[in-house]
Amino acid sequence: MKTKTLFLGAISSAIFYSADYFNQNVSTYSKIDAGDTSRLPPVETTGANTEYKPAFAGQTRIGAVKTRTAYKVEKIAQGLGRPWAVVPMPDGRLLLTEKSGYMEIHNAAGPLVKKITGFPAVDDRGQGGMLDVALDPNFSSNKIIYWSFSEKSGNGNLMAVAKGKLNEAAGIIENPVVIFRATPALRSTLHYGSRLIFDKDGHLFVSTGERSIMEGRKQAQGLNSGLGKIFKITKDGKPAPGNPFLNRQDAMPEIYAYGIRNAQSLDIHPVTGELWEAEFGPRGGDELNIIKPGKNYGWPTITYGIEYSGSTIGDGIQQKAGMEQPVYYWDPVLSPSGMVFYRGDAIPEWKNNLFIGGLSSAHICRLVIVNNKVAGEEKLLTDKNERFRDVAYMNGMLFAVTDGGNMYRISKK
Ligand SMILES: [Ca+2]
Repeated sequence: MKTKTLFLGAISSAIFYSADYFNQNVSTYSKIDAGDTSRLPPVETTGANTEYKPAFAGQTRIGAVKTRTAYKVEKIAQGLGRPWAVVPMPDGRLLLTEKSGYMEIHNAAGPLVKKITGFPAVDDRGQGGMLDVALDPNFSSNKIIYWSFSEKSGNGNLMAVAKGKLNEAAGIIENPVVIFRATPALRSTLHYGSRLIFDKDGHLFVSTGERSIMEGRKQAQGLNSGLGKIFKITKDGKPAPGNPFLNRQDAMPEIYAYGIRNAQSLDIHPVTGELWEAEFGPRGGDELNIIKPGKNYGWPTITYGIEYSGSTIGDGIQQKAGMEQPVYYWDPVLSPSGMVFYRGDAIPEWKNNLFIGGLSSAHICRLVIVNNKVAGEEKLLTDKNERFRDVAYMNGMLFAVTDGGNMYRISKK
């Protein structure tokens, strides 16, 4: 993600600018990067898990690009525990979530400013806990925030979204209330998703996973289940107006798109305004998708991955009519967690590039995007040996938090 509070400006700019502006950007990319992609081999040099063929040229293993502008990487905080999300605040500070169930405000130089507690209990076993956070578009005046977390429910648990008022002076969240639950609850500690991002109309996109176990996996294709979905909800957790399945009696009206495995990455393209998503595949088959209303993204019917055991998934097919193809996929996997489009031009060749935090792959993945296709890939911060959990953009800089409890700042040298 996330310029969650800043992206509204970017969206209105996108509307203001004409198609010519986008084309001009594209030709600029071509000058800066396309030459590189035609010359450099892909960044991935190890063998794939499968012999599956991509649906189109450039859907995987695109040519490499290399950043030319000099930049610096600074570790600006450490000992953070298990940070899960980092988002910019309108005043130039950062809000971090901590998996065990609290948040922290840090200044942009790194130091802790204030710990925020008082949140409803989280089930932080496995991949669960306090997950993402999004600031209300009017946060500067109303101090309302929204967060996702894993919540105990009966004998199981589920991904829930809550809202409340951040009282920084007291270091507490006031009047927390759960506004949405991705039902049904299952007994699993895996694949909760989740990321939150506001659209230009002030509605909230929410991603979630299918909980990993077989019972949840098959529900990713079901419109009557909240597992393996992208939702679009209002600030009160109601279905967003215009949602694609509002008129279907058999569907959860909050669903925006389906057939998702486990999505911990969402951001909105600064020029096109489209929702981009990345998700974990199984063994191979991590995906980058453009999420459109009502579309089926295929899991578990089609996938470029295989079971961890090595057997095929379902019929072992990768394409099917009525199911969307990923814009790009990785085999072996990236393990994509949080991601963000670089919205500034401090590092000119990064403008509108996508930066994705990789967990098991232990790097930040930079993708050059041209005309909704990936045109170049670069591995950043490979020397840190860190699992990158989330990446944020603010004021020309990238901020990344890791499972090792560190926060990095990447800026022009
Ligand atoms: Ca898919």
